[in-house]
Amino acid sequence: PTTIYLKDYTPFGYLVDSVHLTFDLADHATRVTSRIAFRPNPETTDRTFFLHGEELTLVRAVIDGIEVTPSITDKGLTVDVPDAPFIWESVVEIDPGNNTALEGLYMSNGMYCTQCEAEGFRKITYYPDRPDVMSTFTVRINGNLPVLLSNGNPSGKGDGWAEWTDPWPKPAYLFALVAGDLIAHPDRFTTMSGREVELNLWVRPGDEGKCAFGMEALKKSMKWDEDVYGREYDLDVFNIVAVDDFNMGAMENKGLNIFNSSAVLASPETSTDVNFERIEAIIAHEYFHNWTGNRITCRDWFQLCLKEGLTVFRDAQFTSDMRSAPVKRIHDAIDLRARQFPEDNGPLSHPVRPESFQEINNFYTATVYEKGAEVIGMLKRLVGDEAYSKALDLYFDRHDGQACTIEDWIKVFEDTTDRDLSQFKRWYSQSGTPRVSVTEDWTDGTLTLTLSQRSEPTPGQSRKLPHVIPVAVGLLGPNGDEVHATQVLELTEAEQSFQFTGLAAKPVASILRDFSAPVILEHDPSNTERAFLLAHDTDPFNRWQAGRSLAQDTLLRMIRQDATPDADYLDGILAVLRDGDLDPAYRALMLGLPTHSELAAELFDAGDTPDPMAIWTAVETLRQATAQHLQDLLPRLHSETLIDTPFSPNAEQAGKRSLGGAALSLTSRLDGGSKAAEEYAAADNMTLQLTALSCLLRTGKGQDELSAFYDQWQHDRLVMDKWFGLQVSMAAPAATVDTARALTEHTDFNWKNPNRFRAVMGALAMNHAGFHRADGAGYALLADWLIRLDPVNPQTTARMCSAFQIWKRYDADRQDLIRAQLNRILETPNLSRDTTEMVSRILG
Ligand code: HT7
Ligand code: ZN
Repeated sequence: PTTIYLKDYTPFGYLVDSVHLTFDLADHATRVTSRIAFRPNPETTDRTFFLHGEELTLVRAVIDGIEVTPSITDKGLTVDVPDAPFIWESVVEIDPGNNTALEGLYMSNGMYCTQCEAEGFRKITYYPDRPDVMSTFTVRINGNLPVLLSNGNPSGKGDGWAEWTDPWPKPAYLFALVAGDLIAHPDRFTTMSGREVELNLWVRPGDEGKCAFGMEALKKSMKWDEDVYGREYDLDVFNIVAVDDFNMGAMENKGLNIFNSSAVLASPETSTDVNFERIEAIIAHEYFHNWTGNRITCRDWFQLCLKEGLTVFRDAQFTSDMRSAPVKRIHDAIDLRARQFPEDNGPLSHPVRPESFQEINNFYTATVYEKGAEVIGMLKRLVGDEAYSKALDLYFDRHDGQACTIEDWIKVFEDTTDRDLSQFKRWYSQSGTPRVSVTEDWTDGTLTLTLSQRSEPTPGQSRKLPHVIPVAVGLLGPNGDEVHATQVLELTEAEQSFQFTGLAAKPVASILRDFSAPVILEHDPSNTERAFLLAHDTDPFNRWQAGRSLAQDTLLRMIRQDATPDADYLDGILAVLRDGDLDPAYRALMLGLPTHSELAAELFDAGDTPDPMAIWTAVETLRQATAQHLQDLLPRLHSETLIDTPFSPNAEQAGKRSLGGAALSLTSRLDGGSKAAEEYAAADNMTLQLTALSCLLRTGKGQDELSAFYDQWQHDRLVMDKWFGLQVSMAAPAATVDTARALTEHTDFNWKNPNRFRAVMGALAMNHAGFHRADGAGYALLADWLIRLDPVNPQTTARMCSAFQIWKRYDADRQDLIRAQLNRILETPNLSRDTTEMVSRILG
């Protein structure tokens, strides 16, 4: 396979002035006629005319009215063209009915839909399929289906046809077409300048009752982007379509967002609070792309973080504003540590802006998205809120309509702040999670904090230079009062000391407040200090972090030395949980524990070999001890979280349900599940129903409820995904693989549907002790299914290979077992480029 390098970027030799497409839809022989106006690009001298094209049957090619015969390969075509503006016309035939990869034009439940990012447009017609080639598009769709949609504004309509015109120049990856028997959930939005926008959420008949929440989320997002970023929507219509077969969450096509139905359809009966919050965030994310991604796009795919990091950052700001900022920050830190840290510290480690790839689809990663967002958060913290706003205004003014780079992005900050950000830019080019260690010295009323940073070697990068790291620090006096408010220390050297003077007594330092940088903090306060911070820290993130560190510390000692659960942790958590003034969502988070996988990483980093069963046992023991320690409080937590108003997915109610659920989970460890059975019977929303069912399954009960759940929800594919996933997540270690295998034999296991495949195989990989069963059966089952899925859907297969990225943490026997499975995958004949690249990188 060919490797593509950032350093080799050259612009395309031609500009595109307009694109006209006509689609004659047919399941197995859709005709796509294109008429494209090209002219030589005055900025370049290379006049090679290459159009991407894959899996296309060329029927005719014409230049300026004269039929031509291009040279065609499986990647595209070349042909001689005039050294002046010309019109290229082509007719190709494609087969959407057999497109199981879900890239290009494909079919899902009888509906035509497209997915063009990153390189799917080349499966629709011959085109310079690269993000720096931007053009206006007019699209005519001929097809006997009730709803025919494309980007932009409607510009004509008749029996069996519709035409759409998108006035905003865009790259081909933002092209979209949808055609099918769909029903609209309509609404309207008046923009800040008074323009009326027609909004529609299009769904399959039967799903009409699941649209209201998504539509509200869309309107809130539109308003928020006006209020906070001054960004107004720019078309007369905004359409969203829900699709069942989709490789990722959603896609920001101009004026026609396409969503995985799991990322947009919601109702109290079928969706959990976690689903509601995720849907709200994804709708916001895709909408925000209209400016950060669509109006200003990426010059090339190496710059993916330019749109994704910024848009994730913006959707996180939105969620913080709509819900609770501390709770959102804690969720983001948990998520970053669970998904991005393992990636950044393993064989798949790559910079936020990668420098090479074989298959770009493999770089839609937690590093590009979530670390990319963290980098923007650091930049904002360093320059301040006002300068951030100014820089963003300049970014939108200066670059509207352009395809940009990270250099352009950094430059708007340099120009508005007069700061030299060349060192800061290392965050985009150096991979790996930096470690920041802290030592403290207390002398004569002065606290000196010495911070040092280091980053381990990562693939392709053996030596690292120091980063600019904003470390937010506050100090607490002995009585718990804050004696030094949060201050952002700028760590720029390998080692640096910072002094806090004039202190009356030795304070307790609260370091990396609000998780001010995506680093691993190596600070070893005593458990007494941690307990103090858990009781008193005024920074909600670090208060939570103190509890988390106590939990981790006790778990590691339980795993390594068979210690008993630590009293500092149990007493500290009890005190926090008793505090009725604290937000229930926040208290629920306090009951969380580090994941098994995080504990495995900690052990590995400290030079130990993680034993998955020992980790499982320690976590279960600590949970049991917590249940006993909180026994008297549990009934109060239950009554405090009862809700006597009609269901709402808002943060307040969701927080109560989350704390109530955490309390129920502890209660079931004491009562054998009887309360959970009662709650299951009484549940009138999916959050309660699923929480109660998980508690029952965890206690080894719940088989009757599981079949009742199946009978109740068999007709609802999104709820059935939960039914599949839950059984594997809740299975005991020894039963996980058999449970997953049995589910793959279930008649409803439609493995070609990415949501269903992920429900079972994703849950298998996430059930740490079950997946890492000593005989390797978990590894073999996942590999069997990845091998089966690869020819059908390479993108989803490749993504799921990352379950194996942690293989070097484990003992030699497990390493041999995983390596054998990875080699088996790699040796599969005709393995896709996507999966080949992922497995080769994982093997190292
Ligand atoms: N920009 C999109 C990323 C994407 C994608 C989405 C759906 C299917 C395949 C895809 N490949 C890349 C989604 C986003 O980040 O908003
Ligand atoms: Zn995005």
